[in-house]
Amino acid sequence: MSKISSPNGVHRERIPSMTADGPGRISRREFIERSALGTAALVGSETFLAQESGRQKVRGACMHDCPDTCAWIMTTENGRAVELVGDEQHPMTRGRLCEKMDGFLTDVVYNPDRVVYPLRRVGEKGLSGEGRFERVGWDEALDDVASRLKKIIADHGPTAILPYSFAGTEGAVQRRSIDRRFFGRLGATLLDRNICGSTAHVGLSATMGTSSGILPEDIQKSRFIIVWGSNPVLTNPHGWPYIEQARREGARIVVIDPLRTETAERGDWHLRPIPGTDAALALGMMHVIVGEGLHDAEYVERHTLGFDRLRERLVEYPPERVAEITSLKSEDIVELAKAYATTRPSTIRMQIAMEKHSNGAMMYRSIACLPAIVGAWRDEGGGILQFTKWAEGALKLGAVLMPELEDSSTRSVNMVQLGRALTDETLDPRIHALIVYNSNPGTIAQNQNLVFEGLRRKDLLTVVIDHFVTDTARFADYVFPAATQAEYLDLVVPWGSPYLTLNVPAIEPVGEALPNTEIFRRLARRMGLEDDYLYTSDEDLIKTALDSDHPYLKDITYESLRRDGWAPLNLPRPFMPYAEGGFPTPSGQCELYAESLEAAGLDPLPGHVPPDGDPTSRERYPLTFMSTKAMRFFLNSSHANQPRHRRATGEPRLQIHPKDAAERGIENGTMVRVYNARGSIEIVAAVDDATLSGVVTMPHGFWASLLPGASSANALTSDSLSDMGGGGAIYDARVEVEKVG
Ligand SMILES: Nc1nc2c(c(=O)[nH]1)N[C@H]1C(S)=C(S)[C@@H](COP(=O)(O)OP(=O)(O)OC[C@H]3O[C@@H](n4cnc5c(=O)[nH]c(N)nc54)[C@H](O)[C@@H]3O)O[C@H]1N2
Ligand SMILES: Nc1nc2c(c(=O)[nH]1)N[C@H]1C(S)=C(S)[C@@H](COP(=O)(O)OP(=O)(O)OC[C@H]3O[C@@H](n4cnc5c(=O)[nH]c(N)nc54)[C@H](O)[C@@H]3O)O[C@H]1N2
Ligand SMILES: [Mo]
Repeated sequence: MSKISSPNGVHRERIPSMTADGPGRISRREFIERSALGTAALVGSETFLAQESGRQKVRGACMHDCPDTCAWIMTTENGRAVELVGDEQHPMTRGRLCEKMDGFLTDVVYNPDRVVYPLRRVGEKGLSGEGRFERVGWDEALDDVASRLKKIIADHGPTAILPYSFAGTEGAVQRRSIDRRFFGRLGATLLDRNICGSTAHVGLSATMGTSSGILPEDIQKSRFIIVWGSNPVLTNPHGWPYIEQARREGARIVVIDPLRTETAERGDWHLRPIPGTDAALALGMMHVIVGEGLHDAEYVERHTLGFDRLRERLVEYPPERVAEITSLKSEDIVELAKAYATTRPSTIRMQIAMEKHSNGAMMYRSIACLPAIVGAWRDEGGGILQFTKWAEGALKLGAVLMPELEDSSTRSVNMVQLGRALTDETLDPRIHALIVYNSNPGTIAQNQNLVFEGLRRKDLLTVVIDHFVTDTARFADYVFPAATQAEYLDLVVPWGSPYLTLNVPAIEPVGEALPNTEIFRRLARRMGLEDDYLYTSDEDLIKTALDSDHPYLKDITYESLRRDGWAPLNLPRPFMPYAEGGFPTPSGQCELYAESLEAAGLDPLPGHVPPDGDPTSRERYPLTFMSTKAMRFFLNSSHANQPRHRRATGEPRLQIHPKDAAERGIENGTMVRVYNARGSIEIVAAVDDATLSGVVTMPHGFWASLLPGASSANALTSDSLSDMGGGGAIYDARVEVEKVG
C-alpha cells in the first residue's frame, strides 16, 4: 500500500477549549491501574504516518454501525486532534467522510456537552429536568456500583443483572469483549442482540446457508440491479457510487420500495409494493420466469434442492394474484421478471429494512431463491449483495468473547422487548440492575413508553456508559464517560465492506473518559473478581482475534495493520462464491426446499404470509407506520442531539399520502397527532405522495427529550417479533392520525 500524501489542505477545525482539568491528567491510582492492567496502547500511538512541526497523523476507522466502515486519518498537534479526513487510498472511503462524521472532532470528541467525568443522578429519573447529575470520582462511583451489584447478586442471584448493548461501535474489542467475559463470569441474564440483522441473516441463510453474497465493488459489473428494500443513497453512501458506476456503464437500476426515497428518485424504475408483500413479489417473478422457461435449468438442476416442490408452490402466485397482494400492476411484475431473467449480470442489492416485519425472514428467504433460479451467481457481479461477514468468520472472535463462560441454560431477554423485561413483575428474579453501553434503548428500542416505565423504576440500578446524556442516560443512577474512537485501540469488523481496519488511538481520553473494556476491568476488580481473562489488554484481545490461519486473513497481522491501517481481506478473485454451487447449507445446495425449516415445524418452501406484527386493532388503527432511517445526518439515534446535525435535519415530519390526509382534513403543515394504544406523537404533517396510501412514515432516531410531546417514533412501534431470527416487527406498527386542536 502506498504512503499517504500530505495533509488535505490547510483547513483546521476550531475546537472549543477544554475543561479545566484538561486531558491526560490522571490520578496516581489510576496511573497504576492503567499500567497494571496493560492498557499501554492507551498512551499515545506509534503510528507516525508523517511528522511535520509537531503534527502527527494517526490511522483510524469510523466506528459506526454502517456498511461503509470508512478508514480515516486523524491529525494531532500537541496532543489534540485537529483534523480528520477520510483515507484517500481506501477504495470505499475515497478520501470522503460522510455528513454524519466529517465533524466528529467538534461534534463528539470535543463537544462541550460530552460526558467526560462519571456522573451520579441527583434528581428524579426521567426525561425532563435540568442539572440532575453531579460529578463524582471514578473510585467512588465504581465502589458504589460494585457493592450494589454484589448485594443484588446476594439477594436475587446474578440473573437479576441485565446487560444491554448493541453496535454503538463496530470495533471487535470495544463492542464486545471484556464486557461479555464479565457478564458471563457473573452469570447475568443473557441478552439476545437481535434488533438488527439477525432476521435477515436467518432468512437468507435458510436458502443460501449464509447472508454474505458478492463483493460490494463487483456490483459495478452488473447490468441489471434491483435495489430491494434499501435506501443506499442515505444508508450506504460509500457503496452507492458503485451502483452509479454500473449505470454509467449501461446498467438499469430498479428500486423496490413502498416509499419514494432519494434512492428511488435516482433509479430508472421505481416499483412500490405494499410493505411486507415482497415474498409474494419474488414468487410472482419466479412464476413468470419458470412459466416462460427463462430459468437456468442447468444451474437449477446442479445447484438447487427442491425445484419441483417450489414449482408446485409457484402455481399459487400468478402475476394477477401477486398484483392484488402487492398493489403493483401485473404487467410490471411480468416485465420485471423477464428483464431480471434475461439481463446479465444481474444483482439484487438488499439491506436490513425488510426484516422489520412479522414475515421478514420469509421475505429474504424468498428473494434469495431468485438468483439461483436464473443462474445469476454464475457471473462476476451477479447474485445478491448483502452482508460481507467474511472477516467475522475468519477472525478468532470466539476467543475474544469466551462464550463458554455463559451457561446456555441461563435465561435470556430479547433486546427488542426491553420494556417487557423491565416491567414484568412475574419474572423471577426481576431485573434489578441494567448496564447499558453502545446503545440508546430509550430511543431505539420498541414500545418506548413501556421502556420508560421500566427505566423509571426506583428499585432498578441503571448504569449507562456513553458519550452523552442520552434519553436512556436520563434515567440512569450513574453515567460513565466512554472514550471515543479517537481515544482507544480497536479492530473494526466490517459487515458491508471487505476491508479490515485497525483504529489506533490518536489522543489521550478527554477528561476522565475510559474505553468500555477498561470500565469493565475496573468494575470486575472492585467486585473482587480475580480471573486473568477479565484483565486482558485491548492490544492482546486484538492479537487474539487476528491469531487465525484462515486464508482470508493471509498476510494480515497486527503489525501490518499498524503500518498500513487497513487491509483488504484476502478473498479469492474473481469473487464468484456460488458460480459452481457450494452453498454452505446442510445439503450444499441452494435450498428452495429447506428440510431444516420443515423439522422446525415451519413452511419449508418460500411463501407469502401477510404482515401482522402489531397486535392492536386494524379497524381502530388503519394506517401502517414505518419509521425508517431516512436521515442523512443521524446514525440511528447517534448525532440526533448535536446542533449541527439537528440544524441540517430540521424537525421531523410525518409523511402522509394526499388521500389519507384529505380523509382526515389534514393539509401540508398541519400539526397532527399520530397515535395507537402504546403512545402518541405530535408532529407536523407533510402531505406527500412519496408515501403510499395506507402508509405513514417518519424517520427514527430523534430523541424524545428534544421533541415537543417528548415522544419519538418508537413510542408507536410494537415489540412483536419477526417470524425467524428474533428481530422486531418494527415497521408493522399500526396507527391513526388526527388533526391537533
Ligand atoms: N444515514 C444513515 N445511514 C445508516 C443508518 C442510519 O441510521 N443513518 N443506519 C445503519 C443501519 S444500523 C442499518 S440496519 C442500515 C439499514 O439500511 P436500509 O435497510 O437501507 O434502511 P431502512 O431505512 O431501514 O430501509 C430502507 C428502505 O426499505 C423500505 N422498506 C421497508 N419495508 C419494506 C418492505 O417490506 N418492502 C420493501 N420493498 N421495502 C421496504 C423502506 O421504505 C426504506 O425506504 O443503514 C445503516 N446506515
Ligand atoms: N423505530 C425504529 N427503531 C429502530 C430502527 C428503525 O429503523 N426504526 N432500527 C433498529 C436498528 S437496525 C438498529 S441497528 C438499532 C440501533 O440502535 P443502537 O445500536 O442503540 O444505535 P445508536 O442509536 O446509534 O446508539 C449507539 C450509542 O452508542 C454510543 N457509543 C458509541 N461509541 C461508543 C463507545 O465506544 N462506548 C460506549 N459506551 N458507547 C458508545 C453512542 O453515543 C450512542 O448513544 O436501532 C433499531 N431501532
Ligand atoms: Mo441496524
